[in-house]
Order: sequence, then structure tokens, then C-alpha cells
Amino acid sequence: MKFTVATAVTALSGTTLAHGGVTTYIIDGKKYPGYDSTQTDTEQRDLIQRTWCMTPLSDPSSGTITCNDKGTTVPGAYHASVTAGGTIRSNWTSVDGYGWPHSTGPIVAYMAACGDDCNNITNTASLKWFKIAEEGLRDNYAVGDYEGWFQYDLWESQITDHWDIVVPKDLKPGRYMIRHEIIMLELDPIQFYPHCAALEVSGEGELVPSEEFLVQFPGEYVLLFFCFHSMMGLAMLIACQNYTVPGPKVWTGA
Ligand SMILES: [Cu+2]
Repeated sequence: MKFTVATAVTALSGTTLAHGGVTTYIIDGKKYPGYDSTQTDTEQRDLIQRTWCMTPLSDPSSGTITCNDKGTTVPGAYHASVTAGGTIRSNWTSVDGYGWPHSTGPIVAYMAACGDDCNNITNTASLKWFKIAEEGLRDNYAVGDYEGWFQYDLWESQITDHWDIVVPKDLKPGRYMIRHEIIMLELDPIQFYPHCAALEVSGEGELVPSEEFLVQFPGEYVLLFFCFHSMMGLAMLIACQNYTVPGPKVWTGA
């Protein structure tokens, strides 16, 4: 039975053009359009999101793993205001306007302190990220069972078209980059979909994460451990009942 599920995963997701990303944010109730990766010839302006390419990324040691390719700011780039404790909604769609095209693998979100201005940062590899949210494999599912993943809920917007996360309520105010990422495990090689945007956090918080929570991209991900490297093939993924979401522990501020 489980083999049937895996075959279906491949059949659903195997089209080469089925890629996408975060196309809209809703932050503290306000809507922010994302970069349109289908319109690379026209100049886009006044976005919080950095530029990205619809071609998926498969090398976590590349500089593009941080904020996608090219991961640059557009003219007029600014910071979205959010209160610590406020909600950030990311809408995930394919570039052709349909729902998210993949089903299997985790979704994560990181933040990094920017200093004075996130949009002045050109070397995103220098940022120190802390994880604020993750959705891994649900209990009693194997890696190859697509219903075991929140990513499946996003697949073709069947169950939802967005992921809501909360900015840690005790986080010290300031300017922060947010990095959302879906990791797609059902094809070989696996694919990474990172997206960065600039935030201005307000509130009464006084905390920042300690060193043990901070990581850098590239650097944090290595295609090594069991159930992460899809070279093992879907049969191995199906057999694997445990999946640890890569990266550090989530920092809640508590
Ligand atoms: Cu894709």
C-alpha cells in the first residue's frame, strides 16, 4: 500500500516546471505582494521580499541557499512592520498561479537581526539566523507518506494556501530578515525553496537568541543524514519513520 502512495507522489510532482514560492505575505493583517519571478525583465519596485528565481535550488552549499537566486533587493525595498507576537502569513503558490506544486518535506522559518537596515545587506551569508517555526513529519507517518506533511496541505491549495507563524513575543525590537523555506524531498535531487523579506519588529520584548540557536546559510545544511538525502530513493524514504527537521532548535524566546 505504501508503495502505491510513493508512486502517486512522484506522479503528482514530477513536472519540471512545477515550481513556485512565497508570492504574498500578510503581516499583522496587512498584505505585501512578493516578487514576481515570471517578470524578470521588468523592474519591480517597493517590495519587502528579495528577488528569487523560479528554478529550484538543490545545492545547500551554494550562496543561493540563503535568500534564493539572486536574493537581491528591488528599488524602493522597505521593511514590513510587525509587532512581536504578531502573525506572518506566507502564501505559497506555483509561478503559474496554481497552488503549491509539491507535497513532501518540511517547512521552516528563520529570522536574523539586520542591524540598521536589512535592505543594505548584500552579503546575506553573514547573517546569523534563528529558527522561529517548523512543521516536520507528523506522528505515525513515514517520510514517503505525503499526508504526513504540512506541505501536502499546501499542495494545489487543496487544504490551505498559506502558513501562519508568530514572531516570538519577547523578541527585542529592531530590523530583522525573515527567511521562509520549503524543502521538497520527493524528487532527486531534493529541492530548497528559500525566500527572504525585511521586517521591522516593534514591541516590548528584550530577548535575543543565544549563540546555540544561531546558524548561517550556506553552512547549516549538509546532504548527509538519513532521510534527508533522496539519493536513497523513495523506497528508503517510505521505510523511514523518523525525520528530524534540519537546522537548530526553534527559539521561542521563553
Ligand atoms: Cu518545483
